[in-house]
Amino acid sequence: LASSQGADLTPCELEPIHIPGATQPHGALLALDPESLSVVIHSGNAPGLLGIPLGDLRGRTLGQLVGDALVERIREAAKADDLDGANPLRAIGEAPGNGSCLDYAVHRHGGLIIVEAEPADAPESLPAMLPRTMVRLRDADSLAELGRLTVEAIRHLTGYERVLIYRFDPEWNGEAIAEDKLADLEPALLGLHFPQSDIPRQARELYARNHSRFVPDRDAERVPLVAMAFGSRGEAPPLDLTFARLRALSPVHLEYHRNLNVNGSMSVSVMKHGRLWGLVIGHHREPLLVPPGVRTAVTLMVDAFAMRLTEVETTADWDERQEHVDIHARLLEQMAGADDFVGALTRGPVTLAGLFDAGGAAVIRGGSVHLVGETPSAGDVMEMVAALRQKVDGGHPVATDHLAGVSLGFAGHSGLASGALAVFFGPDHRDALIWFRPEVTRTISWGGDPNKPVSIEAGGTRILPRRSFERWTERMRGYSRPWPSWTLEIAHSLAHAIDEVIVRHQRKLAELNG
Ligand code: BLA
Repeated sequence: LASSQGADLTPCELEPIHIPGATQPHGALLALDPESLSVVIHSGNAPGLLGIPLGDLRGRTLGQLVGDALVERIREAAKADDLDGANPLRAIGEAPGNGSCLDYAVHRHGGLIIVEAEPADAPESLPAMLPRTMVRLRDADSLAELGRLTVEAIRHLTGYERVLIYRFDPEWNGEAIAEDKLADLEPALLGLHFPQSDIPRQARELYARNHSRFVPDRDAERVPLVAMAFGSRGEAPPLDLTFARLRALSPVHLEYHRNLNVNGSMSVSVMKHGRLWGLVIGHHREPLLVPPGVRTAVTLMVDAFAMRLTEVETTADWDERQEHVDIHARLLEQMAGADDFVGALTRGPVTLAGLFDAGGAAVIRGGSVHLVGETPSAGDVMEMVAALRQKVDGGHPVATDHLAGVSLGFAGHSGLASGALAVFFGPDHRDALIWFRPEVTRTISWGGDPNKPVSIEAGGTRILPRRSFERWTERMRGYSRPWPSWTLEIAHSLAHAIDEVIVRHQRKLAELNG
């Protein structure tokens, strides 16, 4: 293997995973012309699964393949424009060809109607534990508890050896924040971080649209799609499988799972405010087929987790925020009783430095700096304010947990000021408040060296997933605790109050002079 350092990862993002030209073999796919409902493309295994002699598909009506009852439902749904890929039509029906009981999912995408059939679950398999689990999820009051209940329930339901919750950070790296696994399954992944390149951009975009993937058997031979009618160039146009549950996954990714010793797997999208927040991931060392009805129960549980997510995250934030809302109110009181707001903020019983657990803070007013608490020198503070001002328009608050990332020159102050929050006020936003937070030791455990997220085939140019997922600990220097969004909101509110004090003061002066 050649060195992977600095490897160009764009090839990973360019793989067109929505048009693999193949499906997984545990079901069959038919793509229909939406008008005539005649089969345009089918997976090579469709005749076998539907009980139709090979080569005999051509002369058949859709009713002969999937039964008239389903055809009628497809027609109605198509008329009502109700075949959304993210919310497909589901039905259980008997295949007329061989009488087998099939679970159908039907959706419309890319100008075609796509019918997917798989052997149905045993009829009594609607999970009895579902109602009790839902009540527990409803009552959970922290992210930790909600996550733990979710992974335990989904593992119990599906039988995966490991179920984990994977949360994306703003750079799209990920972290396993909850895990339930077989006791002797190694390694534990809880708390490990994974680089953004493990799940490339086009995959994340697809997962924000289609919310679940199940791979019963990593090594099962993929089934090529077969075109019934050919286009003008004599070849079938690629079939867009964005919403197909049978889509064959990227071979590069299957290689990744081989390196992780994972065979059967799933990933279900966790959406928050319309954005991909994370994934619930299932791992099994052997192949594992989760039947379609159980998969539906899994996606319901993940949706329940997602629906509670904002609430539990907000509650945790809220308690911390409340303490600082109170300090903010005290500062406003002090300003109201004083002629000089700078003194009220820097020399009262409560000072600016008490807000946000900052080690120190400063007021910059009319070109002079007023320090409070532990801060860099006045000159350095001016430079930091100027550098932060560059990062925003219109006097909006701005924060960083890594001042050295704004300018390398600030690295020397990281003991007192690894992070800073600034907000601007006064005429043309020339004046500012700034808070500092000291360095905190931050170590991140990665599932493999994040500087080498890939391996490169010896002699070749093919990029492959890394082989080693061994814990790799990174010590981050020059970082403070992060600034949650409520700190910016409170800072903004305080700056606004100061602007009002200034205006009131000027009016009073004008009255005295006039
Ligand atoms: C997709 N990568 C994925 C998926 C996961 C991961 C969960 C979603 C597909 C699925 O359901 O399995 C990554 N899986 C993880 C991680 C853990 C895990 C981090 O279990 C840890 C707990 N991947 C690479 C490199 C490339 C790459 C180098 O490491 C490209 C060269 C590609 N990953 C890649 C692609 C997909 C993917 C293309 C999309 C697969 C698809 O949906 O077709």
